[in-house]
Amino acid sequence: MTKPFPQTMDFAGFNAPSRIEADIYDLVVEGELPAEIRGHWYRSIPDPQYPPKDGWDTFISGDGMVSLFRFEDGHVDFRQRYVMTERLKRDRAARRGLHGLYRNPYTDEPGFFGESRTASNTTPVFHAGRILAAKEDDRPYELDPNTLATIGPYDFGGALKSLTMTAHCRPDPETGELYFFGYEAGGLASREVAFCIADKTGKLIREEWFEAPFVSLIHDFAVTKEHVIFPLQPVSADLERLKSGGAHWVWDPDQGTQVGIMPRGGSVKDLRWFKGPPSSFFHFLNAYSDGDKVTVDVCASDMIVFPFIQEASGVVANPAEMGGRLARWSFDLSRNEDSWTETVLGPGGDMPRTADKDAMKDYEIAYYQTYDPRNGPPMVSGPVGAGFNTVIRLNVKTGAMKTLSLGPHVTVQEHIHIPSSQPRHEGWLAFVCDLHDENLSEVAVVEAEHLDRGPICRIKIPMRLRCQVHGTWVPAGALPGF
Ligand code: V55
Ligand code: FE
Repeated sequence: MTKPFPQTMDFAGFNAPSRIEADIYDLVVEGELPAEIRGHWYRSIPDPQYPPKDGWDTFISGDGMVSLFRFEDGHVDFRQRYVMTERLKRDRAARRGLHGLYRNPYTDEPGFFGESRTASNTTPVFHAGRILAAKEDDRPYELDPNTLATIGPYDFGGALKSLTMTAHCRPDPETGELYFFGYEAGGLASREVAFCIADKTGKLIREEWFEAPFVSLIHDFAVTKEHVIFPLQPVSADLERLKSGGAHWVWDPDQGTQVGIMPRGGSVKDLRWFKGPPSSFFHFLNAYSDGDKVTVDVCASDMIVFPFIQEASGVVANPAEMGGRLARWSFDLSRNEDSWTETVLGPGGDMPRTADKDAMKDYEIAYYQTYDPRNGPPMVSGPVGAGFNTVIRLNVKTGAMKTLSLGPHVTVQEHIHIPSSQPRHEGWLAFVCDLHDENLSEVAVVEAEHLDRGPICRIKIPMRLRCQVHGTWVPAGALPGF
């Protein structure tokens, strides 16, 4: 008998586990969905199959669920499936949760130590016709792009040596290469980082390892046409702490922020390390190089936002006083100094994205999300508690900003950008809206350039969709048989 989930922020209200695998053909659409939008939108969602073994856990430990919206000629079909990980299979066989703390196998039940325990719950990475459900603690699982059936763990045909792969890969839209990395590449709490490139056919063509200055939570990285940037936030891991049953991550401000930069055509031996005051960041909006000048745009704050990491670190932080901002870091590689300068581009938030075509180059338009208290009280959705309630379009050159909120009781999940083939058309954004009053979800589609005008259509979902972590848009042309 499965007991109720704990009534904590991670498992209650809109964050209540869903555990629903579904197929819904032809969702109801209010308004006009442009027929030009053709493709698959994949989303990764932590959705725990069982209540936590120890009575407590974090949202981001939940078993990976992947959903798929298929857009075809103004119609939308929906599918949602679990990633059938070794973790989920073990739990189902036992009919209960066997796994303990987030990324601490020493807290698991005995009997399977050393076997994969990833929940595979962070990003559906698309590359060379494959969908890889990724989480940074392990290698990804490959899924069938149409049925979402789990094919199995993926290691680039046996080529990948790193034991981990980030959930934040950086595709080069011009070369079709996939840039990625793995941290803790050599094992739990190891300092090794693997820097990797797969070519456009999916073949691993480069894997080089280096030792990071400390074991840092390297959630994302940045790549320009000329440089690769590894940003280390002062959130650190320690094997002895894990062995004694402690938390994987603690806020460790003494490490400061450390940023390694190497020439993209060079090697990890060329990494040059820059040091700055402690700050926390998960997602990079974009980055570009102009000679010796490297520009990196990032959603940053003064303190780690995850409550479960704050608690493990004994820090008490008020969300309103965490110094959140969209920051621009400017590095000048011609200077013989290890610092950088920061300017503020926009208000605090997260889930920053550009159009894929703008990646790695000087650019103008950013989309991201914020929580704006003027649009209503905090509503629980997603891994850090309060969900975002406002989508922002920011011109990073002029500072011009447009925003959209959809009411005081609606939170918004991460958007995707859908490009248009029409000239001078900025494309669309689509995002799942959490309708807290109805306990249901819908997808809003907006014109990217005019998001402040509100949705051009709403795709109704007859169930609540738990908050995704990340999603990926794959145009029909990139999908075999579509
Ligand atoms: C994040 C999410 C994760 C994770 C580490 O959003 C960082 C940040 C969903 O899992 O394992
Ligand atoms: Fe992320």
